[in-house]
This record gives sequence, structure tokens and C-alpha cells, in this order.
Amino acid sequence: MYMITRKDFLKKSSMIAVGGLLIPSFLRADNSTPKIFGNKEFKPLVSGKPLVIATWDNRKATEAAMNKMKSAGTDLQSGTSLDAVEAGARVPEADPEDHSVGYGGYPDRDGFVTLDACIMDEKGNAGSVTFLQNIMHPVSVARKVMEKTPHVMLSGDGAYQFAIEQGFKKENLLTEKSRLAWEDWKKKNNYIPVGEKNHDTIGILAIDERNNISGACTTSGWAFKMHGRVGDSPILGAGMYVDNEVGGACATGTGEFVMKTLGSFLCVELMRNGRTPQEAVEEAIHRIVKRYDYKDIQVGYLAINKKGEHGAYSIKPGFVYALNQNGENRKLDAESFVK
Ligand code: SD4
Repeated sequence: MYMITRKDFLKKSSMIAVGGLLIPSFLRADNSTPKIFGNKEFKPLVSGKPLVIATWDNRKATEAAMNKMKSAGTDLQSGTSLDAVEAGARVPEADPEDHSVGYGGYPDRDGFVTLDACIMDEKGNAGSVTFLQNIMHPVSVARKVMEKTPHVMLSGDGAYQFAIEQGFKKENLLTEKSRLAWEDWKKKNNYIPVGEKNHDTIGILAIDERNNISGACTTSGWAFKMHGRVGDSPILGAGMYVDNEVGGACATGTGEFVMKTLGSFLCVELMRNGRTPQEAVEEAIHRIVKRYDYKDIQVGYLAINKKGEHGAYSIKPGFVYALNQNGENRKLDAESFVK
């Protein structure tokens, strides 16, 4: 377990004096080669930014996000990290073969596909939708909540009505394949939502060339969950969190444990106090395994800091992630608590 003393903190977040002002190290321009901790094999080539990272093998999403950033004009409005994470999250949302997100997501135990998503930009603006049905792109609805309403979160029918008003189309998201999987589950499981095995939720974080960080997270949640269940993914600070002074983090896995430890916020606060992204995600996983029976659950975290360093860690082996950085779009294995 790490204990941070004031001395450690001052050492880790070394300060420099500029014009009589003390500036913490994370606010300094830093052109040094970033260290990559999430996968010990991976060495960055040139510089760390822009970068996109996403849970699971979401390389198509990290590619779409990076393309968005590359298309940035000089207007400061286009190709932002916010555009990038939205574009990336929309990829699995529209993919019928991804059974944890959007279209083709597994339904709840009553056969309804109910979706959760959130998004957050570098200014600390945030939007979220929970328990949204019949709309393929909840991440884009979450962005509209952020940009067009005075609220942060809309839920259920209210979120749906808002989406329709904003021009989103009503669509049936339950594919034949997912319906058959649900029929099969019903036969075997006696209507009891037990340990989730199917994880493919996307949490995605990006830093653009202006050094701004945004994040998003979108999911159909725990397969065959109870009707009305909402997970961590739309909860700011649980499924995803960004603080542009420090970094960002996102989660995947059994959301109940992410919510109970407010994992993404925790990662960002740990980085604020001087931890590397890898130290932060490891500590966030340790909070879960110290307190809860982790035998039947998987949780994975990703975190990035302002230097373009990242961390990745999970409870069990098998958590992979996609990293698009320095012209390479790679699938990498995260380290895990259980070896
Ligand atoms: C949830 N965290 O709803 C999500 C599930 C998940 O890949 O990550 N699945 O609890």
C-alpha cells in the first residue's frame, strides 16, 4: 500500500519558479519522451501526443478518434479531443457484433436493451445519459445534454424524449443474435443476474495537439441485468473522469465495484498527488481487492496524464486495451493483480 507524505508529494510534483510563481511540474510544457507503464514491452517512438487509448480491443475506435484529431483545422473548434472521443465511442455503438455497447448490446433480463454513456471535456463540462432505450448513439446524446441543457444527466424516458427532440432516430437495438443469447440465458439462469462474463464496454480517453484531454464511456451494461439497473459507465468519476490539469481515467468491468470506489476520480486524484498513471490504476484496483470479494469479478482501469504517459491494470488477466500513439495503433495486454 502506498502512503503519500507531504514530503513525497512535494518531491513528486516538483515545482519550478517562473516569474516569482511556483508552477507544479504537471503544468509545465514537457517535451521529453513519455514513459509507458501500462505494458512493459511497449516503447514509444517519438513524442506522446496526440494519443487515444480505449478499453478492450477497440482499435477501430482509437483509429476513428485519431483520424478526427488529425483532421483538425486551424479554427480551434475542429478535431478536438472531445470530437475524437465521441467519434471513437460511436464505432462500437454502431457495431452489432459488440454485445456490450449500443446496437447489438445484450438486453436486460426482460429483453430491453438499455444504454448508459457519459462524456467530459477539457473545461470540465460533462454530459451523461442512463437507462436510455432505442437510440443507437448514447454518447452523442450525452454530448447534447452537456452542450444544450443546464443539466449533467438525463435518464430513461426523459433522455429518450430529449434525444428525439435533438433529431436522433428511434431504432430497435436488439439484434437477432442478442435476442437468441438472451433466450438461451433465460433457459439456463432462472432469471437471476449472476456474475458478468461479457465485457467489451468502451472507455476512451484522448489528448489532442493542443494538449487538451477529453473522455467518454458507453455501454449496454451488465448482460441480462435487472430492469432499471444502471452501472458505472454514465457516472462521472466512476466510469470515466477527466481533469485537464492532471489527466483522465476510465473503467470497464463490473460497475458496482467501480461505483463503490469511485475509481476514475480516484485515479485522477492519485495522479494529482504525484502518482504515475500506472501507480494510480494499480492503487484503484487495490482499493477493490482489499475491500471486496473479487473472486468473480473483473475490473480494468486505464489512465493517462498530461505528459502522454498511460497506465493499465485489472483485477484478473485478460484485460486488453487499444493505444494509438506515435503513429501506431496497437492492442496491448494490461498487467493484472491476479497473475
Ligand atoms: C457496467 N462497466 O455497466 C459496465 C460493464 C462493462 O464491459 O464494462 N462491460 O457495469
